[in-house]
Amino acid sequence: MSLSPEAIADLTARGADRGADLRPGLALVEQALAREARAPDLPLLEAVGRYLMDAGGKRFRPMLVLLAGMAGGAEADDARLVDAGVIVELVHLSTLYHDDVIDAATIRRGLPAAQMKWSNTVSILAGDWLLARASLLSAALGVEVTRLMASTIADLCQGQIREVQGSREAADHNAPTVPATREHYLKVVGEKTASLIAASCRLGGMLSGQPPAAIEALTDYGWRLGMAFQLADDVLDIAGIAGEAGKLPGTDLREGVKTLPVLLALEADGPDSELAGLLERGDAADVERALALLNDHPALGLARDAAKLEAAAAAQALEAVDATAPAAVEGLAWLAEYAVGRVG
Ligand code: GRG
Repeated sequence: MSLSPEAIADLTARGADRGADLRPGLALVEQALAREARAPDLPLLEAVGRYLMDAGGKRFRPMLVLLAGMAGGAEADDARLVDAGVIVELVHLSTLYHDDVIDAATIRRGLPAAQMKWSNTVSILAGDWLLARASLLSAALGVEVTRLMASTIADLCQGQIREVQGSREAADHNAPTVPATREHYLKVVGEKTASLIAASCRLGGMLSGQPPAAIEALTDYGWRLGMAFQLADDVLDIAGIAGEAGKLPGTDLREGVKTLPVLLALEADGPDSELAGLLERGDAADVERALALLNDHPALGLARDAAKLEAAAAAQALEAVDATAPAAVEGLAWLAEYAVGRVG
């Protein structure tokens, strides 16, 4: 998901100007993350666990926990909100270690992926260990938080396995193939991306003692925001300018992942179309030609519209949050706008 450091700095500065200053909370999240990765008698584990943490990342999910909690009147440095921010970032980090092994990724957060530096085994174990650290923190926050995180982690795993089943490589996993349809894709995006973003917002609502309707609204907001971000990224993967989104356009196509614009184009053009043939073969020249076709295809505009609809629904969900701190809700609304502003 591309959200530039400049955009994050802009959000935190705007929040501070309007009386919702996230920065004290984010600084505490940073300290606590480093503490959670400490393993004094196992320097290897500490080095691997800190590797991606120290490599950057936007801390988007902790920001959502803090903003959602502040909307309910909590301070940004509220200890329970900070712990929840740490939990969601640890879970996110854990998925990144796993994801990079699954995809044999070479780069993450601008550095060689952890398994390139160590190994698949060490990377997976470090990811599992961070997940366990997150679970310990959840236990201290109570059963409801632990239940939410367990069900979110289940979603993340379900989304990943569902993606495998819809991919060209399903047979390599002895996995029954499922057709790569629009419905299938949206389900994967919901489970892989929107679920943890929704949980982050829900935690903020729960831990700041907001009424049930507001907690549901924040969860709905987070889910829609997660969908909007991912769908906008999918459009940028086709229409983006090299270097702008931190990756080359066509990355999804090269990996054989059929995102929403591609699925919509295939629905329109049919299985015998030139596009279908190019995607089936998928060599470098095919991907270039497919990118050119997709950039001129009405499906790209439809996918852009779908992203905008999700962002609008996210903003609308916020109307049911009776905020103690309107500036925090403004910050959330701004994020929804930003999610799709990038796609024009
Ligand atoms: C170990 C819990 C667990 C799950 C294993 C691998 C897996 C199952 C799930 C993969 C989930 C995944 C990596 C989804 C992609 C989510 C996503 C949009 C990542 C990019 O997030 P950003 O842009 O990244 O917020 P930064 O680096 O800024 O934090």
